[in-house]
Amino acid sequence: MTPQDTPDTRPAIGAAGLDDPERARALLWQMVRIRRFEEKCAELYSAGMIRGFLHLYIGEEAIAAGAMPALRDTDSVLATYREHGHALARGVPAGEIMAEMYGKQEGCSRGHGGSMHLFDAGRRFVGGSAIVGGSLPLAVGFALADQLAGRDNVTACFFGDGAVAEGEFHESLNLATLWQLPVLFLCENNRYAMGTALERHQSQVDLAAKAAAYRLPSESVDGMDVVAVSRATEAAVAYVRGGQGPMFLEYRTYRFRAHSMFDPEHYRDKAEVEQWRQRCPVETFARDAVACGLLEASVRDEIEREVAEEIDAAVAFAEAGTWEPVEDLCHDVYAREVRP
Ligand SMILES: Cc1ncc(C[n+]2csc(CCOP(=O)(O)OP(=O)(O)O)c2C)c(N)n1
Repeated sequence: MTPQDTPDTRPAIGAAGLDDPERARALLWQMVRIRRFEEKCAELYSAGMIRGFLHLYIGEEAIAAGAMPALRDTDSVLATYREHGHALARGVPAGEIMAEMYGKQEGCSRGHGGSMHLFDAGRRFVGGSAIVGGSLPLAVGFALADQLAGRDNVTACFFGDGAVAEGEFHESLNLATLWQLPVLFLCENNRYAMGTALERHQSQVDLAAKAAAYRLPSESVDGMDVVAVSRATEAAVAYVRGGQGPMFLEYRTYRFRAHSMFDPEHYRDKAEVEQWRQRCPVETFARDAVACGLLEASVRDEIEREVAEEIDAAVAFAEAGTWEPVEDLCHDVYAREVRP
């Protein structure tokens, strides 16, 4: 075992690093919201209401919740197929995401995309993607478009450690640095690409060091600590928006659940998962925030109630939605309008 595989056992700096109760509440709310939304999705999937593939983000919530507030509405966000949390944190309504899971027309991708292809152009959430590494060259394209148009937007691209093994990773980082593009490469290293551990697919497991070979600033952050994520991402966004070129952040995290709903998890020990669960970003942050007097203990119950109502409403919205008429099935395969 390399140190890379060993869970970080430091106490989360978490809430102790914050002094704003409203911000603490917002971070906790967002993490609880993502967690409960996905638990509901797992339940609905098992009940046959959601079909296709379903990849849960449970355990990694601190990243989407901590990183997203650092971005402006005009920035572009791309992610992978494990993107429900990113979409929620970006402001895509929970009802539209749930309707998309059901394959209903009211879904954010009109029911054409499902869990892996959430999309909301208005909120600049320009896609979850089923293709490992596929969002990286797209992000470079978005950033190039902003640079050519003279807009000071940032493109934030979230992807897993598995994407680092793809040629697209190298091509994207190379061009982004060469052209000094305003793109933020955000690697969510949960240590496994499906059933393959990082050290089984990477000769260099220090991903920040790997990225640094392309001459862009690269940093690793504790992805289980929402405050550390938030701080590091704010600094990275400021750097990229300042016009100094791209940056790479590695968030060290862990997924508590299987890769997808069809994964027997033979590749890792239950004890390892349990060890990481002790660092649950939701529970550690909630505990620390109360312990250091930043939040009242009752806030957690309030948040749980608010979130439960929102999720019930999202499910009701999805269930009341309409199926796509057969004659519309080929719509949106090609763009109707191509803008320069
Ligand atoms: C180009 C490509 N190759 C292979 C696959 C099959 N596949 C789906 S998920 C996955 C693992 C990706 O792991 P990672 O990027 O670490 O993301 P995580 O699932 O851990 O969030 C693979 C290999 C794919 N979807 N796309």
